[in-house]
Amino acid sequence: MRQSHQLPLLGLLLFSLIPSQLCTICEVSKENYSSLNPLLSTMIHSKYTREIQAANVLLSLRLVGIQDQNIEQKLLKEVRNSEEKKDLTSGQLALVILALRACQNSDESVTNFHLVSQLEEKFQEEIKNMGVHDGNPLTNYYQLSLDLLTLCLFNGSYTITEVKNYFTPENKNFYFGGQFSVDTGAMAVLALTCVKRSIMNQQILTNGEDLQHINNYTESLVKKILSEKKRNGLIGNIYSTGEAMQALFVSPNYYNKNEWNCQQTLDTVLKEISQEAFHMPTAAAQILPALMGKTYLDVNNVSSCASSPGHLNISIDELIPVEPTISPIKISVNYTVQINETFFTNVTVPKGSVFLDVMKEAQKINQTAFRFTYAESSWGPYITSVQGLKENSNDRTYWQLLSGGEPVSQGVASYVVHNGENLEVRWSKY
Ligand code: B12
Ligand SMILES: *[C@@H]1O[C@H](CO)[C@@H](O)[C@H](O)[C@H]1NC(C)=O
Ligand SMILES: *[C@@H]1O[C@H](CO)[C@@H](O)[C@H](O)[C@H]1NC(C)=O
Ligand SMILES: *[C@@H]1O[C@H](CO)[C@@H](O)[C@H](O)[C@H]1NC(C)=O
Ligand SMILES: *[C@@H]1O[C@H](CO)[C@@H](O)[C@H](O)[C@H]1NC(C)=O
Ligand SMILES: *[C@@H]1O[C@H](CO)[C@@H](O)[C@H](O)[C@H]1NC(C)=O
Ligand SMILES: *[C@@H]1O[C@H](CO)[C@@H](O)[C@H](O)[C@H]1NC(C)=O
Ligand SMILES: *[C@@H]1O[C@H](CO)[C@@H](O)[C@H](O)[C@H]1NC(C)=O
Ligand SMILES: *[C@@H]1O[C@H](CO)[C@@H](O)[C@H](O)[C@H]1NC(C)=O
Ligand SMILES: *[C@@H]1O[C@H](CO)[C@@H](O)[C@H](O)[C@H]1NC(C)=O
Repeated sequence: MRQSHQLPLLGLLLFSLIPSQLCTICEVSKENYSSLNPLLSTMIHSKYTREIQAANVLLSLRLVGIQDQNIEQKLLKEVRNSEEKKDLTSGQLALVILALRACQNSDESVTNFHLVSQLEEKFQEEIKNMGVHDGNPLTNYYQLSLDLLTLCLFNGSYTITEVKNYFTPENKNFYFGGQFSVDTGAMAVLALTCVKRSIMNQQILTNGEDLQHINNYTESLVKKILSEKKRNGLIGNIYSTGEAMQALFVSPNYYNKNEWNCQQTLDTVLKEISQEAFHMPTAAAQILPALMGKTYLDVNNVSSCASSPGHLNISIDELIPVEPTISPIKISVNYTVQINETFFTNVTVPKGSVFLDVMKEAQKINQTAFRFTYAESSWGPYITSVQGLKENSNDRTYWQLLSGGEPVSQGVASYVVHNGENLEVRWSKY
């Protein structure tokens, strides 16, 4: 009785889920490939293409079919270095696996089989941490989504119950300070889509209701992503748009064609590329696949990688990155550290300086009020403490960067400051 009721339902679901991808994927046309050169230049020439950043870059290049021997060797060495250090977070390990296995035949990748079981453990540690710290993972939901995606693509173990319990779109971890995180939601849509495909290929056994839950989550996340679309076509901000595009590419059945003008998004991104918005290797690596119609779901599809142009007609030696020029002109800014008390000072720096230069100058003026520490990450230096007060993911505390009272969209080593600006680092909760 029960079964005869569920089977038609499942059949209906399967029918409604047949992928019709091609209608929504828009990509840069061959004639316009040269507009991607700034991205490639950034990714290939960066002096800082180390460790996790290297994994981001290798994954991206492989997905779009660029397999230059020299570059591959250099990046692979960095990725393997990071793997050996053993102190990777769950999402970092997931990225390492994605990069090492991207577009490789499965026989070549048997060697790093142990990494998938390590990831299974790290995924469980994230879940365990949520149990004892008020639902807060060790890292964040962007990384849990990367974990699930990687386990799903490479036959690691996870349960549908975990997916159903932890990936509800209302979960607080999809939001920072009340604001929906497009990057996080997009990564979750990619992971959920992989899980859905596994269910449909019967790689994972389940019932029709599970599938419906996953459909509902995906639909709701896609809605939230689209509601962050700006008038110029960007989704969230410029740095989340690439991953949002990937999420929308794989879920065409969850929105109407008139809800998203892919070409407009693409045109705006190309304009931003020409204005050097993607001068960080990780930023370039995260936007490139979508611009060439690829998604992270293609990493285990060798034929998808092989059908890439592979021969973007570029000479790698010709791609010379632009160096910023330090000007002799001085500017001054008002720098504030905000905890419960307010500490501020007038700082003078050369024109063209970044937020980090201001913080270093302030520290020279008064070590007690303005001392700080940072950690290197794939996006550059991340501020970890000020006045000895340390950020903590169990409490969801961090040091927020602001200008004129508004959060900035870049880190301390990228954000260029202006004369008379009011800069602030604020002890905050997300
Ligand atoms: C989670 C997250 C956060 C969390 C990090 C803490 C936590 N619990 O994980 C919180 C909410 C605190 C946060 C803060 C900030 N973030 Co944030 N964050 C992310 C997100 C969604 C995922 C990062 C991640 O885990 N990556 C995967 C792992 C494997 O890589 P990883 O390098 O090991 O990850 C670490 C770093 O990314 C670091 N981190 C997180 N954000 C940022 C931002 C910068 C500039 C740096 C250097 C490092 C950093 O935290 C991660 C965990 O330790 C990304 C989205 C994205 N597309 O990557 C945005 C993202 C990286 N963040 C961004 C920004 C702008 C910030 C802030 C500068 C915002 C602000 N105005 O204060 C601050 C950082 C300030 C500081 N102290 O230096 C931008 C960076 C854009 C750019 N060009 O630099 C992104 C891309 C979001 C976006 N679309 O705008 N972030
Ligand atoms: C190439 O890009 C320009 C804008 O950057 C656009 O107007 C043009 O239509 C694109 N060409 C093709 C063939 O898509
Ligand atoms: C996936 O893993 C299971 C055991 O967990 C194994 O039986 C199966 O053969 C694996 N499938 C593939 C395609 O590797
Ligand atoms: C999915 O959503 C539909 C409509 O929004 C709802 O009727 C249905 O009960 C939901 N199913 C599950 C399993 O949550
Ligand atoms: C793999 O990629 C090819 C080429 O893009 C595509 O035709 C095929 O449907 C993909 N296979 C899967 C399982 O996604
Ligand atoms: C690649 O570019 C070179 C010049 O930069 C040109 O001579 C050659 O014809 C181009 N090849 C293709 C396939 O477009
Ligand atoms: C500098 O910042 C502090 C605190 O943020 C503020 O009280 C002060 O008025 C600012 N000074 C100027 C000149 O803007
Ligand atoms: C800020 O003040 C509140 C209320 O007085 C106090 O509970 C909290 O510990 C203070 N925070 C810091 C970082 O000093
Ligand atoms: C900050 O210092 C500079 C140089 O000493 C000075 O020209 C400027 O007027 C000062 N600004 C404020 C708001 O005090
Ligand atoms: C440094 O800042 C602290 C905290 O505001 C203050 O008590 C101290 O007097 C300052 N020292 C100097 C040399 O200005």
